[in-house]
Amino acid sequence: LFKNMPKFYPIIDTSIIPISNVEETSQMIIEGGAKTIQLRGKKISTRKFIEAAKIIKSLVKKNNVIFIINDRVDIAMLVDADGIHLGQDDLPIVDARRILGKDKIIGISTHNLEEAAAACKLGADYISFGPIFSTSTKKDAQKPKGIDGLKKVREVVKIPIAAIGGITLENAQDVYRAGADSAAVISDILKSDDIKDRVVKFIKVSSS
Ligand code: TZP
Repeated sequence: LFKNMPKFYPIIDTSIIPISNVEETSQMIIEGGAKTIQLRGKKISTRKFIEAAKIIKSLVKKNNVIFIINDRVDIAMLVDADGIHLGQDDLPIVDARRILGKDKIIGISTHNLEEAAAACKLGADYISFGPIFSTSTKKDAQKPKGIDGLKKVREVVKIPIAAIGGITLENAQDVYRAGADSAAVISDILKSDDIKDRVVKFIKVSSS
């Protein structure tokens, strides 16, 4: 299980942040006080993904921040990340577990009760659930599940849940109230003029 999953879960998405800005962006997120970072690079080349992962790894290591890599189990192993986040069409949890062993964190994206229940059964350490609100970051995102959808998943899922999709500083409190353990955020952070300040504010909301 992802024990003590940080309540604020920023994701560095390389469709928004170019490789040249990954270091500075990670630094600001860490300085803002985030305790975990995910790297997500859907269209990026393997070489660039590795480059970004190594940059982030060196920063998180110095600062005791948990590092999760999206999809690429090979790159997670290569840089000794703390875990991976899998989509429904990525490597199955059971196979990822076989490769990574029991100590790495494995999270999986879920969009309905069936997927959430299956993830628990297969030994995921946490799930993400969403999109909660509408989002333009994930182009093939499903229809928003809303706060009510999140509450229903919370009723049946005992493992940690990270809510994702359209989460902003303004609505973050709503997802915590609905039972999310964590709020995963991409654009509200990465598109901010002052990323560090935005992170500070998110952490404040998450701990209030
Ligand atoms: N999975 C479901 S919604 C989403 C992902 C990766 C995108 C979330 O991005 P944002 O910008 O925080 O809405």
